[in-house]
Amino acid sequence: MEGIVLRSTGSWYEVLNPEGTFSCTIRGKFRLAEEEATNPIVIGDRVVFDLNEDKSGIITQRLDRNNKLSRRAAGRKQGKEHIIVANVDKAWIVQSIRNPRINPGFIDRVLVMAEYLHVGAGIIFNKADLMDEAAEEVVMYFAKLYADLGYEVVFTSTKVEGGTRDLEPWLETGIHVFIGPSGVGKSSLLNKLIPDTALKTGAVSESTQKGKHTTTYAELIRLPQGGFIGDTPGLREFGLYFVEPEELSHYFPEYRDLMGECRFPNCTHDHEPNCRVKELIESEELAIERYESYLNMLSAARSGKLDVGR
Ligand SMILES: Nc1nc2c(ncn2[C@@H]2O[C@H](COP(=O)(O)OP(=O)(O)O)[C@@H](O)[C@H]2O)c(=O)[nH]1
Ligand SMILES: [Mg+2]
Ligand SMILES: [Zn+2]
Repeated sequence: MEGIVLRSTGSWYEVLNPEGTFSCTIRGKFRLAEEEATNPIVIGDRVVFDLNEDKSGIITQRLDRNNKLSRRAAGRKQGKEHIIVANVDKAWIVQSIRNPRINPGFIDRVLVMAEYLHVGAGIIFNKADLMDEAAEEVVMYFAKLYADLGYEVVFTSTKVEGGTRDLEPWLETGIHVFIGPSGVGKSSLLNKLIPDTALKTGAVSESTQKGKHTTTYAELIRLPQGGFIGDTPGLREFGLYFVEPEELSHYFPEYRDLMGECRFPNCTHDHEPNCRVKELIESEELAIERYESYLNMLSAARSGKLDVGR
């Protein structure tokens, strides 16, 4: 049988398929395809399993992943890759239009990560109920900027009836994650989208055998709309591998589109002469805010400090 992993405790995996949910273990000889990772099977993985007489299962195979979000493992396995969720269809960058205000540097970093990982991306501007004249000009500027680049942009409010209406159609299929700084309303959005019971049966925390640490396990929660949301504690610390300075502009779609129009094929669009990107920045056909984010990331990449997920 084939199914999707909804929850993992490290030894048991909850696998969903059209016939139900099955508690599975991994076959002892299960070969790790990626030995660098601390965890062979993660939420979002599609797996093949055999059914035991007692209706528990044994996972025998993991199907190829489209992508994965990872962070660096801590503790005993320090430095190794710890995969948080696989097969993500859309990473939603959550921002609030006020308190805290929009942070384009944050948005651009996560967008670069999403481009790098081949994960779809969208932006949620939450707290739409706080929109006023002072905020409107800036907020609408960024909404148009990102929508023109091809990213989904939706406005939400968790404080008004029907405040997630524009987001909901996007949640009918696929695996979604919310990424955003603290205070923008991620938990409020989850609470609004997911009925009480689903959240209560979710949010599992379990002590390790030694009883010293408390670990909260990641899981996929089924949304009433039909898709899944990854409720993943570690997502803010994503970041693992390095992007080369010459490679960075490949993850800015508007710069990628200009590839070959600069004088030098490996142009980094900062100091080089006859740079098409810089020309379009100067003529204001490309956004200065994105370029500032680009230069910040470029300088981090040059000092070996740009860390985006893989
Ligand atoms: N005005 C307004 N406040 C919101 C909205 N969503 C969340 N908040 C408030 O913002 C604060 C942070 O929300 P929370 O969900 O904890 O954010 P998180 O840190 O991203 O999980 C709380 O005081 C919420 O009540 C919204 O749509 N409008
Ligand atoms: Mg929260
Ligand atoms: Zn250039």
